[in-house]
Amino acid sequence: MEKIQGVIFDLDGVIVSTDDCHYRAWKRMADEEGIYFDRTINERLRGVSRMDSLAIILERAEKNYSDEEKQQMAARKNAYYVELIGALTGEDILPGAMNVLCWLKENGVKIAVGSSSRNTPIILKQIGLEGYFDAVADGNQITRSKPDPEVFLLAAKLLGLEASRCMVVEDADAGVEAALAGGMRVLGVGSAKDNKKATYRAENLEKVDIENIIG
Ligand code: B16
Ligand code: MG
Repeated sequence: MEKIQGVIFDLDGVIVSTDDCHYRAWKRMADEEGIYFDRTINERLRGVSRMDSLAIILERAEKNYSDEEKQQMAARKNAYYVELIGALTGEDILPGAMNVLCWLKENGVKIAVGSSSRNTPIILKQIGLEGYFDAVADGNQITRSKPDPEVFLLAAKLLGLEASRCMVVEDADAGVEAALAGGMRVLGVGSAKDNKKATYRAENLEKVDIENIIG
């Protein structure tokens, strides 16, 4: 197999855990609308874009919403979410993430972010990693969300690397699919730790033997 020259990190659930902020923001919006929403449904929103997440939540709605109303609901959820992520700090970086990032940098492996989130720039700034990555591809630059490989292909392009030279680190099944569809290897962590399709698996970045994977 070709040596891995670039690692593309999903953000939410891999570098930082914003799941609870997403959950609380969607929950507030859903409660206001009288739509049933719980943490089990929230699991389905992992790695999924904002509007696709709303579509999943609206499966439980008792009325039909117009496109304009849907846009307003998504904007309202995002305002709640942005308020919550305003409290994030470097302390919220997930265990093991900094060690893996530092090891890759020290060993000449390029690093990128590949996230569906349009709030990626705010989150990176909050956790003190603005300007840290060689490339950032996020929800602001793409039209098709995971499981489409667009965000990862863009990240590889920004790194100047062939897809076959990149590995993606993902916590969502949709992200594992996206990486494979883009012709990349993928390390599944967190919720994707048992995903049989992933090339490599680890409970989290603290448990991963990165030296062994990169070689
Ligand atoms: P936003 P990732 C994803 O980030 C989240 O996992 C997902 O829950 C969220 O709906 C999506 O970003 C869009 O986020 O509303 O901030 O644009 O896991 O791809 O880093
Ligand atoms: Mg994720």
